[in-house]
Parts: sequence; C-alpha cells; structure tokens
Amino acid sequence: MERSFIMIKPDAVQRGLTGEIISRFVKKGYKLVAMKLMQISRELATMHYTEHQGKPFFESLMQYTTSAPVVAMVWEGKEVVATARMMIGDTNPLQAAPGSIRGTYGVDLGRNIIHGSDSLASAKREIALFFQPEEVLMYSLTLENWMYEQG
Ligand code: DAT
Ligand code: MG
Repeated sequence: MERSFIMIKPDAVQRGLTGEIISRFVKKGYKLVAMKLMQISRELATMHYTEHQGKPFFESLMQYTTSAPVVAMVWEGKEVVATARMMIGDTNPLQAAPGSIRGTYGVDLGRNIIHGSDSLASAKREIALFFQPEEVLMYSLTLENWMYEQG
C-alpha cells in the first residue's frame, strides 16, 4: 500500500477546515497512519520545500508555512499519492477543479490550504522529514474488507 504526506497548511487550520479536510480522506477510504499538530521551523520548511529554493516566491512561502500551526499527516491506501493530488487540485486554487480541496476552499496561490506529495519518492522523503519511523502506525481497520475487494 502507498503512503502520502499530506499537510493542512496554516490558513486552513486557522479557518477551521481541519476536520472537513480529514473527513474527505476518511470518506474516500484512505487510512490515517500518522498525524500531528505542529508549528514548523524555518529549517524544516526549507528542507520540505528545498526544490523551490531560489525562486521568487520562496521567502513568502517560508513565512506562510511557518506562521502558525499545521497538521502533518500520513495517509495510506491504494494509489494514494496520485489520488490525493487529484483530491487536492491544481496548485493555484483559482484553477483547481470545483469540488477539489483547493477548488472548494481557496482562492490565493499563497494561501492554498494543503500540501500533498507529488510522487512516491517525494512521499518517502517528506514522511521521513516530519515523522520518526515509530510515529507511522501499522494497524488494521475493521472496514477494510468493505473498501478493498482483496486485502
Ligand atoms: P504544489 O503545492 O501543488 O505541489 P509546488 O510544489 O509547485 O505546488 O509549489 C509549492 C508551493 O509553493 C505551492 O503550494 C504554493 C507555492 N507556489 C508555487 N508556485 C508559486 C508561484 N508561482 N507563486 C507563488 N507561490 C507559489
Ligand atoms: Mg509540490
């Protein structure tokens, strides 16, 4: 089963969207295997967004992501990396499909609600940045047989 790193960004936490966003992933059928509320350091934010260092928006991205608590999570399930990106929608909320998380809740590129890993390799790297191995839990849900035809 795949795992993806999903982070509810400070704007969405402040706006009280945490529960609704978590609910979308639960209802889809994905399993929450790690979660913490945390205010991320400049150092962690830099490592997380290292690919964007040097770009004109990097400094404002750092200020935004470190400005208030975020909810860091790991979600597990079939093809969760690509599917979570579809559920999240385009980077620019104005271009995100209606019904996607960014399309539903956001308008500004610099306040775009949520992060989701863009590949399996990114997911692995990001999960390791935010969580100790023992913080990512392995457990079964009794409903799994109703979400997957084959275990
Ligand atoms: P995503 O978050 O969809 O993976 P990304 O990795 O390209 O998008 O960029 C990371 C974040 O940086 C993004 O969520 C918002 C911000 N960002 C990206 N491109 C930007 C731009 N052109 N202007 C301002 N902020 C931008
Ligand atoms: Mg990205």
